[in-house]
Amino acid sequence: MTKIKIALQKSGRLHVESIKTLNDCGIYLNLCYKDKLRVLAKNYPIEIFFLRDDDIPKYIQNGIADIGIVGKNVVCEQQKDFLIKERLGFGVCKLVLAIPKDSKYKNVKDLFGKRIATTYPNLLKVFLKKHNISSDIVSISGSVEMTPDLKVADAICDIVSSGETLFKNNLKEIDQVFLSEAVLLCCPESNKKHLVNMLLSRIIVVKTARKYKYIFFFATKKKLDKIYYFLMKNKPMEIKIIPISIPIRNSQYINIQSIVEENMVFQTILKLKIYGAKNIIVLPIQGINI
Ligand code: PRT
Ligand code: ZN
Repeated sequence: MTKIKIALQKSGRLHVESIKTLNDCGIYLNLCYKDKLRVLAKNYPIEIFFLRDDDIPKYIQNGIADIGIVGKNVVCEQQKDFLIKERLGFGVCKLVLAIPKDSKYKNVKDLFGKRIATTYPNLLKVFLKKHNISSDIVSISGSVEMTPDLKVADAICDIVSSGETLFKNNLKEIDQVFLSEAVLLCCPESNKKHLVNMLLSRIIVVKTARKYKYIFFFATKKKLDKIYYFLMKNKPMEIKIIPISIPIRNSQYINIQSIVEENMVFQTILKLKIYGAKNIIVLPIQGINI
C-alpha cells in the first residue's frame, strides 16, 4: 500500500506540537517511538521520519518525504520558500537584531559598517539589503548571544521567543528581521498528490479549529437580543456560522451556542455574565470545515 511519508523534528521546540497536530488529525503513532528515526502510524498508511529540523526541507525537496513540519525561519534561510504550503500557528518566534543594553544604537541604520553575528546569514542579508545597510555578517553556528561580550560582534541577529535569553545576556532588541512560525512543507512533485491533499485538508481543518472555542450557555429570553448582538459583533470573520438559540420548553431560559476566538473567550464570559448567562461551558473544537 502507498504510504505518505512525513518528516518531523526528532526533538526540540517543534517536536511535541508536530506530533499533536497529527494526533488532532486522528493519526496516532505506535507506542515507544521515542528513540526511533522511522515510525509507522498505527491507523493510517503513514510513515514518520524523525530528523534534525535543518534537514527537513532537503528531504521534502528531494521527494524522500511528502510532507514536513519545520520553522519558517529554517526554510527561508535555506531559500526553499517554494516548499511552504501552510502556516501552522505554533512555534511562533522572531528573528531580531539585538545589541548590548548600554549601547546607543537605535535601529538597523546604526549598524552600518558594524559586525553582526548570526546563524541566519541569508535572512539577515535580505533584511540589510532592504534597508540599504552594509554590515559585516559574522556567520556562526550557535551561542550567538555571547558574541558581543566576547567582542566577536557589535550586535547579534538571533531568534527570540520570550526574550529571556536576551535579558540574561544584557542585550536589547532594536529591530525585527523576520517573523516565524511552524510551517507545513510539501513536495511539489509528489506522486501521491491525492493522498497528500487529503491529509493537507485535514490538517487545515484542525488548524482552523485550534483558533476557536465552542461556547454553550443558558440565558433568559429577554436578554437574547443583547447577547445575540454581542456575539455577532465579535463573531470570527473567517467563519460563517451564526450563534444559535434553542428554546427550552416551559422555561424562561434559552440555550445559546456560538463559536468564539480563543483570545476572546475570557472577555466573552465576563460580558455574558453581565447579561445573566448561566452554566457557561467552553469546549475545544475538533475541526472546522470552512
Ligand atoms: O536539533 P534540531 O536541529 O532539530 O533543533 P534546533 O536546536 O536547531 O532547533 P530548536 O528545537 O531550538 O528550534 C526549532 C524551531 O523552533 C526553530 O527553528 C524556530 O522556528 C522555533 N523557535 C521558537 C525557536 C524559539 N522559539 C527559540 N526561542 N528556536 C530557537 N529559539 C532559541 C533562540 O535561538 C535563542 O537561543 O531560544 C533562545 C531564545 O529564547 P527566549 O525564549 O529566551 O527568547
Ligand atoms: Zn536545527
